[in-house]
Amino acid sequence: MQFIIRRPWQLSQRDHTPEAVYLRQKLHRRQFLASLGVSAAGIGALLLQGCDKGTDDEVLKAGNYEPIPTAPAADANGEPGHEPIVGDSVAPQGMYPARRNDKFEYGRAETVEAQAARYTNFYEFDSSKMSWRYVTKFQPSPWTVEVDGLCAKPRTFDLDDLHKLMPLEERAYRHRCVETWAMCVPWTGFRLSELLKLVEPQPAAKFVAFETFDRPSQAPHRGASPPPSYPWPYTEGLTIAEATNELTLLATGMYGHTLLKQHGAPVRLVVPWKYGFKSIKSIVRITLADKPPATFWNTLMPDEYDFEANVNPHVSHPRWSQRVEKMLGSGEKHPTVIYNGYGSYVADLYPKA
Ligand SMILES: Nc1nc2c(c(=O)[nH]1)N[C@H]1C(S)=C(S)[C@@H](COP(=O)(O)O)O[C@H]1N2
Ligand SMILES: [Mo]
Repeated sequence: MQFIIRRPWQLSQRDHTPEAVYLRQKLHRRQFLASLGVSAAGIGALLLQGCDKGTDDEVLKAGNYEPIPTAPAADANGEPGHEPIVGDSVAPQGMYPARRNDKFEYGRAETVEAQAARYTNFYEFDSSKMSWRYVTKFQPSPWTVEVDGLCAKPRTFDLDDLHKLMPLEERAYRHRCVETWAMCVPWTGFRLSELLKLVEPQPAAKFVAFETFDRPSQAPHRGASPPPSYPWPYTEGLTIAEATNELTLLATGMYGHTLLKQHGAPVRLVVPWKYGFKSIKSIVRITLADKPPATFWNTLMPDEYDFEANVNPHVSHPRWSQRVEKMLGSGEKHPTVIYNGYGSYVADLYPKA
């Protein structure tokens, strides 16, 4: 885990998604095809036929994976655990969908699953939003999450542990990307605070740092852009008050089943009052710290992406306004709301705002 604040440097335009890409999806498909070496005439023909997009079925299948049950640990007498069998493990099929927590409502239409799944931000795989095309080699199972740092009982959890120990629930949340697109999706997961309780944070722990997997061979964009173009692995951070807020989830599922790879399988953070880049995907480590950790986008472009990153229509991004957001799929526009509409849960965390 990297705690030293790195010297910031500006990304060249070709290394991050240009504004035009997410404001005009046609252009983004054009650029994607160009990157594959398709000629200008060929691109025109493909766009006319619409066959660069992939069917809904292709998009959903691409990110699906079979969770591998973990062998049970040796019992108290040192006897080895019995052979894992699917029905015996905490099979996600049996756990999903979890009971919906009725406290949370979108206040607008739910995003169609395939529309969310075909337009994702996952820079380890690609910067075109079409990460579903590049997730084939990514193996989200088996998987462990290490929880360490300033706590009395550091511990490594595998996915079965999380399913067994954590009370799963479903929540209907709004999500707002800093790039102005938004979605409404049902996450299945558990409160981060429940997991942190198990490791017993020390009083000195004021921040929580998160780290994504570090496997260039499973993530094509990682291989294509070795350091120093990006400060891999992707990292994020919250204050301890934010991390233990009622809203903050670790999600292992979405739309009633395990997370698709492109959404951050097998476990990701969900912080719905902050811009989407805070909601780090495919987490392998959670560290309790006394200082704010260095984070991916803040390290790259501190003038554009601050550590706090609360959704706020009154503070423009240096390159665009944040007043309006556009829903994935429907293209419906809504005025952006401070804290993404979750102010009753979080406004008192920010007395000066
Ligand atoms: N590891 C990792 N986590 C990440 C990102 C990423 O590129 N890598 N993108 C972030 C951004 S900018 C957003 S908006 C959300 C998008 O979540 P979704 O693609 O599942 O909709 O994931 C966030 N988590
Ligand atoms: Mo984002």
